Amino acid sequence: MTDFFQGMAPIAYEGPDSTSPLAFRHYNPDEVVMGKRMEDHLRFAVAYWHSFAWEGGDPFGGQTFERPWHPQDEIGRAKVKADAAFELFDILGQPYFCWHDADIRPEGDSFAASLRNFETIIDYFEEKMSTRKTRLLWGTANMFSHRRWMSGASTNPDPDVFAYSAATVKTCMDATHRLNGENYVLWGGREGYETLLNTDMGRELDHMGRFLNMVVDYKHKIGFKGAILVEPKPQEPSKHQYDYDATTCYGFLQKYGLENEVKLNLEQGHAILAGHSFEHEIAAATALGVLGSIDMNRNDYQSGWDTDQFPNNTPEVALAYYHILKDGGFTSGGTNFDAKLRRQSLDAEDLVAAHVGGMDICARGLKAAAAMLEDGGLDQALAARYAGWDTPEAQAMLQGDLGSIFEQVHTGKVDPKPQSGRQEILENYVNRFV
Ligand code: XUL
Ligand code: CO
Repeated sequence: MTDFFQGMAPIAYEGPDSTSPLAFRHYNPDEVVMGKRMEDHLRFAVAYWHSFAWEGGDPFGGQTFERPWHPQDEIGRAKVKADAAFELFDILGQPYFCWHDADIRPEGDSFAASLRNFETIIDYFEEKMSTRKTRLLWGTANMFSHRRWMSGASTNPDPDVFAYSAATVKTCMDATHRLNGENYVLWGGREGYETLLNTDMGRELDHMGRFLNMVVDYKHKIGFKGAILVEPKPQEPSKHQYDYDATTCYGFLQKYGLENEVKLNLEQGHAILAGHSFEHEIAAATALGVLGSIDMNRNDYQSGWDTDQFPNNTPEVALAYYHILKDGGFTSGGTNFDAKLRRQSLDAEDLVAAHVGGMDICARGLKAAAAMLEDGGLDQALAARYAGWDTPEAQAMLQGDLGSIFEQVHTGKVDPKPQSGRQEILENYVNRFV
């Protein structure tokens, strides 16, 4: 037991009228929404990197947080960090967490030394998880922070770095499998370029495609039953990242024969950076059959960076869960808070409150999404808008060709009559629920 959270009691559900700063007003894990417990719908996870490894720096200034596990270069303090992390999971009643190798262990002076540190912490996690409800939603490798990754991981011009990436991902997949993780994620922050002047894009894409095939082969070899997820992001830290957005990733998966093996982990802030909304990315992934999991957060709409703030916008979140529920809900995926405190939010209480607020906003969004689905207003509007396609003539046209369709139009049998898209009416409809 650390004294970081000062013995804070588990957060309780007190209902929408509670005025307590540390209570759930909407997240009631056992409440049944559309036939399923809220906890089983939302499948919340704490992101170890933001909540425990991030030190509060920004491009203009360094560390602002002072934690008992700083500096993070020693295995004993990595265990203190793990103790505090599991205390937070208990306080929040969190069903899941997620990690990168680099967040949980100190870097060693060789690959083997880093791996020893990593395995020590995985053992430590395993022991803690044996007496708790918190499970692993996903593990991943950090192949973007250390200078060795500066020119990419699997897309690096140096084959030695490709090898280092393969060895690193193997160790992270082994650990994820050992902890019964439900997914394995790959986010390629350096899989892209700074300038095309020094980049052979075709070769890099082929290497990345081959690498992902090796990951999938290894998953089957070790009998890992979780999903392999790729996380789209258009840029930052690289000028351009190959996993730009959901549809770009799908094209990549198809080209390398992986569209039935790999799904996507979509992040609200990354959607915004790509010039999309979060529900666009989710709707695109569900249309293509590759929705896996989500990283929930929000960006500042003025700054243009990936600010990774905790979510705080019910309508945005409600529309995201609307598309997730419509797709049947999560299977192996969940809601990972890939979100960090603002650097002035120094206290343990800030960290707890950030998660409580995020969980509550998601629960509120989920309830609104379920109410819209149960009411059926948006589905009815869609059915009415596309009703023309229900006729045998319209269906036959899809089997026809340009020539036969031309005849229909040319002879005047077909004559389009524009109809309202009813956007404002539909927006007003959504506002009744959020
Ligand atoms: C970075 C990001 C990562 C991935 C995991 O923007 O989202 O934290 O989620 O590597
Ligand atoms: Co993320």
